[in-house]
Amino acid sequence: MTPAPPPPGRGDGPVLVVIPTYNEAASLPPLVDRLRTAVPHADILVADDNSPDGTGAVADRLAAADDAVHVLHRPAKEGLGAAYLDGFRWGLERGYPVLVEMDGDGSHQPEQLPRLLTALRGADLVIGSRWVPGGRIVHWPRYRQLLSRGGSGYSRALLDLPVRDATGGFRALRAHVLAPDLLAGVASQGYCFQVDLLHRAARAGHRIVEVPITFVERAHGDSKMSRAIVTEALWRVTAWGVASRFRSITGRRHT
Ligand SMILES: Nc1nc2c(ncn2[C@@H]2O[C@H](COP(=O)(O)OP(=O)(O)OP(=O)(O)O)[C@@H](O)[C@H]2O)c(=O)[nH]1
Ligand SMILES: [Mg+2]
Repeated sequence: MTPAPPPPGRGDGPVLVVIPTYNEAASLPPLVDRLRTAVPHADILVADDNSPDGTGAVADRLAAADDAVHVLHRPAKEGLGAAYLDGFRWGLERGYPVLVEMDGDGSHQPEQLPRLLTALRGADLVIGSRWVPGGRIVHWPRYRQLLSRGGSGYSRALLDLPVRDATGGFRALRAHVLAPDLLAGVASQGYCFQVDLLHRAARAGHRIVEVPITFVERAHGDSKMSRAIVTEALWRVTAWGVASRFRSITGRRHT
């Protein structure tokens, strides 16, 4: 039997956890605290879209007290996707070999990040998954579970994605996945960003694995999920699915 790999530590190289925030003033401090305890060698970048509740100032205070915490102030709300793209660019410019995506509302458990980082030793992209055996959701209403499962299933079927949780936003990835051409292609603003990135990473041939996580409904603040966000995901995924079917048909004709 091969021995289990040692727990992740500094030997894995610098890690940057990017946390996009919009009105997460109450959730952010305890989250950063837990993250610093769970993965002390990871740096944190809060990408805030000028939140009206003062999350940016809260993040500044956390950064002033801790050199590992950084803040990217963005002028206005542009959606999760744009905040992540800016955050990734910030990390790539500074040479972080590993980047992590994590919600700022406490739904993703910092204590489970070591598991994702360990799995990344044998992969390019690791998805913290709610929909593999061992994955759990705590305190989410049934309609949200259905929406998440439905969105994942639809994306998986249409785009032949190799995962069960295509929309999950707790991820660890190697910097080389974020190649300039891949980043330039990502256009999604809302949660569709997660499917967009995954779809492009799968097409580029990167190794993608899922590890089970426990997803916990936010304790503070409000969800930013909206009809516009769901609509964007539906039309984009459908358009990509049709385009990839078309490519495979025309590709076959030419061979
Ligand atoms: N910077 C930035 N962050 C955002 C934006 N929209 C959402 N976020 C953040 O993205 C993360 C996920 O958003 P949530 O509202 O929790 O969305 P969700 O997890 O799908 O929905 P719930 O769990 O039901 O609240 C949170 O940290 C949000 O604050 C945005 O436009 N800009
Ligand atoms: Mg959330």
